Amino acid sequence: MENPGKIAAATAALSYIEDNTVVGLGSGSTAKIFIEKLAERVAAENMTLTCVATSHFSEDLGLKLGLNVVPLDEVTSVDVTVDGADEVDPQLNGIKGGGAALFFEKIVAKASKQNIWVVDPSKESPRLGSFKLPIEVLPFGSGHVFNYLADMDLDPTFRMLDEQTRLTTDSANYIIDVDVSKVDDLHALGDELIRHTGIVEHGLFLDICDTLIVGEEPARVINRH
Ligand code: ABF
Repeated sequence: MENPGKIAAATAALSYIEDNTVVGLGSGSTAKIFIEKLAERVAAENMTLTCVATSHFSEDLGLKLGLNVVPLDEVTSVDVTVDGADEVDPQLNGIKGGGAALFFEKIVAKASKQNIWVVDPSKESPRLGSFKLPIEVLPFGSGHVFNYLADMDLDPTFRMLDEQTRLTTDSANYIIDVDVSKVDDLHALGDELIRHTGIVEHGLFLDICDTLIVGEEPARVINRH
C-alpha cells in the first residue's frame, strides 16, 4: 500500500498540468505516482503533452505508460516540472538526491518555468540538515574530493549499492553523502561545493521550488513568495 500522503500530493499536482504544454517528470516514489496518474489523465482526456524526464527510470516509466517523452534538448523550455524532495524547509529550499537523480533533476529544474515539489508531510523540516546532503562526484579523483569534504567536517560517506560496490548515477558518477546539520549558511556551502573541481553537482536545491504540495487531506499548497 503506497503512502497516502504521497498519493494525495501527486494527485493534487495533476491540476497544474495544462494541455499542449511541456512537463518535467520528476524522480522518486512520489513523482512515480504522479507520472502514473498523469498518463491516466492524458489518455482519459486525450491530452497533447510533451514530457522530459529527470532520470532514466522516469523516462522509461513515462514511455511505457504512453507519454510522449523526448530528450530535454528537443524543447526550448519546460512549462511545469513536478518532482519529489527529501527534505523541505519553510522557505521551500530543499535537499534532493536521495534517489541519486539530483544532477538531471537540477538541469531540468533550471530549464523549467515552474517547479512543483510533491511531498508527504514527513519531508517538511524547520531547518535543512536532518537528511544528509547528496553530492555527485566524478569517479576520477573522488577519494580526494572525499578527503576535502572530510576536512570540512562534513562526515562524508560514499553511497554504496552493497558492501563492495559504490552506487553509480545515470551519468556514471558517484554519490557522496555529507552531514550539513551543523552548517548555518547553506547558500555559501552550495557556492563553495560547486566550485570544487571533481564535484559535478550537489543536492541543495535553493530558490528553485515555486510551489510545494504537501500530501494531506486536503493537500496543503505553499507558494514561494
Ligand atoms: C526525488 O524525490 C529525489 O531527489 C528524492 O530523493 C526523491 C525523494 O522523494 P520520494 O520520497 O518521493 O521518493 O526527486
